[in-house]
Amino acid sequence: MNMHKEACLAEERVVNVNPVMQPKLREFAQTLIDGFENPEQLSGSCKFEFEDEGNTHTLFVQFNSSGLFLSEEVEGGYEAQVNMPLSVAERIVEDVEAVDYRDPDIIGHMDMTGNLNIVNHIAKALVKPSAMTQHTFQDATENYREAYAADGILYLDRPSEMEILEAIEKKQPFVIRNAPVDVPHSEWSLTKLKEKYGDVLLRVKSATQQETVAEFVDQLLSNDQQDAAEIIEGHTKVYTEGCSLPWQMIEDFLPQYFTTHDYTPPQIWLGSVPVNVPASSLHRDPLDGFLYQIMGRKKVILYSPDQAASLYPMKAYNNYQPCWVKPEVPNYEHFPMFKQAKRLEAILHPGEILVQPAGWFHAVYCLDSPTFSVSYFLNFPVGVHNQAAN
Ligand SMILES: O=C(O)CCC(=O)C(=O)O
Ligand SMILES: [Fe+2]
Repeated sequence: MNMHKEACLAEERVVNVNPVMQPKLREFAQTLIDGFENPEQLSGSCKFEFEDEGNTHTLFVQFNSSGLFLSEEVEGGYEAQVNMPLSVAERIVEDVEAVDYRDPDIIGHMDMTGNLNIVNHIAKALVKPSAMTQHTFQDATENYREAYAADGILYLDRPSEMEILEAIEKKQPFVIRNAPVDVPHSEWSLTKLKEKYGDVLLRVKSATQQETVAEFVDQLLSNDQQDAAEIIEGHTKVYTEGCSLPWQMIEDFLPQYFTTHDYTPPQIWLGSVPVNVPASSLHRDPLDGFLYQIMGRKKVILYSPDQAASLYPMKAYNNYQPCWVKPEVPNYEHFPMFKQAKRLEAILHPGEILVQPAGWFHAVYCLDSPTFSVSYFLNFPVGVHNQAAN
C-alpha cells in the first residue's frame, strides 16, 4: 500500500512507516499527526531536514482536503523547506507543552524558505496543552457565566493593587487609567527608543536573521506601511509579535504594580501593522494579563470565555490558544457559529493598561503607526491569592 495512504489512515502506522526512523523524529511526526487540523481544507507541502552529526533525516509533509501525509522520501515538488538540527526537533518534542517558537534558542536554529504560510500551518500542530492550561480554560469557559453578561469595559482610575486583584476576581476585563509609572508614556518616541536602547538585541528571526532595536526602529522609520498581502504572521510583519522584552528595557516600561516575581517575563509589541490586518490574531491566554499601551492606539476585540464554541479554538496549543476564525474576514462557510459570537471592544490609548482575566479571547489591531505596548501575566491565581490575604 502507498505509504502516504497508510499515514493518513492510522496514527500507529505512520510512525512505523520506516522502523529505522530516528526515534525523536517519530515523536515529532506523531506530535504533528496528533495536533494537525485543517478546517479550511488548505493544501501545501513542506520538506523538513534535520541535521544529525553529518547525517540528514528528511520528513516530507503534505496536506490537503483529504488529510495529512508524511513520508521520509520527498515525492514530487514542495513549496516550503525547513532545516534544523535534530537536537532542536528533540527540544520541541520534549518541551511540547511550553515551547515558544519566538524563543531565540528555537527559531535561531531554524532556516525556512519558500511559502512560509505553509510552515505556519504545520507549526500550529507542533504544540500540546498542559493539563493545567486545559483545566484553566475549561474552568473559565464553564463557570462565571453571569460575569460574562456585562456589555461594556470598566475603567479604573489609578487603582491600588488590591483593587486590581478584586477586579480580576470578577472575571471581567477592565482598563486602568493613570497607573503610576517611572517614565511617563508621553516621553517615549522611536527616536528616544533608538537613542537609549539602539544596541540592544531585540529579536532573533531565524538562523540567519536577528535585529537590534536600532535596526528595527530604522525599518519602522523608513517603512511606509506594508501591503497587507505581503504580511505573514511570525515572519514578515514589522511587529515584534510579543518576543521577550529585552532585560535592559524592563525597568522603563513596567507600571509600578506588583514586582517582577509576581509576573511572567514581559513581552514587547512594537511596530506598525495596517489596521485591516490583526497585530495579534484571535487567541486566549491562560493567565491574567496586563497590556500596557505606550505609543499609538490599539483596538482590542474581546469575547468572553463562554463564547468558545463560536470561535473555533485550535486543538493544538500550549502557552496560548489561537482560534481558526478570523474576526476581520470571517469565513462563515467553515465557521458558521461565529455569527453568534458576542463581542466587546476597547480602544486602548497610550498610558492605559488593559487587564484581561485568564481565558478571555482577544484579537488586537493597530489604529496608529507606530504602536508600542508591553504585556505580562500574573503568575499566581488571583482568587487563591486574595483568600490568602484575607
Ligand atoms: O498587543 C498585541 O498585539 C497582543 C497582546 C496580547 O495578546 C496580550 O497582551 O495578551
Ligand atoms: Fe494575548
